[in-house]
Amino acid sequence: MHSDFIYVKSENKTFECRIRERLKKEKTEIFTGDNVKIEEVNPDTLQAVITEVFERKNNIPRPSIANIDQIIVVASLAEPGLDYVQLNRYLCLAKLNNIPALICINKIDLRDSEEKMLKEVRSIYEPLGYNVIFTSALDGSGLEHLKKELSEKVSVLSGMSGVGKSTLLNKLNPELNLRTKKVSSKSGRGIHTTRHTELMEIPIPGQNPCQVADTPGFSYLKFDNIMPSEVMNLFHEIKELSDKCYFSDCLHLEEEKCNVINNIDRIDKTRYLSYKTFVKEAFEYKKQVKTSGQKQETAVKTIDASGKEKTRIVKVKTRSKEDSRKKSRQKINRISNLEDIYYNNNDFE
Ligand SMILES: Nc1nc2c(ncn2[C@@H]2O[C@H](COP(=O)(O)OP(=O)(O)O)[C@@H](O)[C@H]2O)c(=O)[nH]1
Ligand SMILES: [Mg+2]
Ligand SMILES: [Zn+2]
Repeated sequence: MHSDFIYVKSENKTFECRIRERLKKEKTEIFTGDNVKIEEVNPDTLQAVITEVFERKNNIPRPSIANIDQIIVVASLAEPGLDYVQLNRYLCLAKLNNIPALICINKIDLRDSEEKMLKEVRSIYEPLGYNVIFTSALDGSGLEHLKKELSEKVSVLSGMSGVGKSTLLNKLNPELNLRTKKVSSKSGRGIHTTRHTELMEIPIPGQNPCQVADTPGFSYLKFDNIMPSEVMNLFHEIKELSDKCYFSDCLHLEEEKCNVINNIDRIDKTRYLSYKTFVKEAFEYKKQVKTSGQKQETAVKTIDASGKEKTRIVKVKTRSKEDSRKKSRQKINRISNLEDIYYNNNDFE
């Protein structure tokens, strides 16, 4: 998108499009990746008008991109070093939006003792069902594998700034000529260099070109719109163990008779640390909800499995009715204790 125009690709041609007034009045949002209907097509000037936006199968916010087949979470082995919490953050965001994710560990040329690291990454993520690929945009290793994963799909490359997303795309299609930035020696992090969101094409011999969006490293993204109890849904291995916790609303932090904590050796340390970090962020959200004067309920927009946006009501204080009164009272005490831990002691990490 650029100024007031939206660029729409149709049969190998790109049209500069205005948006029909009616859509603007209805406040219809148009995202990168949306399928739209165009009319008043002028083949000479390549101008047209968008008159309809078709239903999307999914979308991610900030940057807004729709109809994504997969999110490729890129991390780097060094410069900046592998940050598991950030990696998990992106994986969870994909899961939150019901979009399949795969992991790409880049800059494998930078580590001599890389074998050990690669084994470690594999051992954490492959049992969780994530595909892991290793690349070096510098020496080209793994790029064929990456291409194979991209083929025939619409993908989003996400991950922290400086890990090499733009460099990888330039390597796959030199015509893209995306700007890349030197990693600053002080912080080891690159500076944001990707400004707008565009679906770019990567040619693959004998196939339709695949489409990829390069996103700015949104390292600011926080779990600031879900409830603490929902974070476990983003961690398959924690969710799986949670069925056998004594309390039905166990958060698996310090509770008694918590099946997750009792089986903590079955969960990778960095995964559990990430879980705690995100629950903590979600607690900040819960605090906001409580103090925002919206009484006890707040509406949160989510996307369900079919990709439809729906409004979900999150109840803040209501507890499950099936519980006996005594157990509920116990729980209320326990929850307030947990919040005390968050707000007063700060000893969670
Ligand atoms: N050694 C090495 N450097 C890389 C690799 N990929 C990218 N870089 C460098 O990392 C820096 C940041 O890359 P960039 O593509 O801008 O990262 P982005 O913010 O994720 O798009 C640049 O200086 C790149 O040259 C790689 O595989 N190996
Ligand atoms: Mg970039
Ligand atoms: Zn538990």
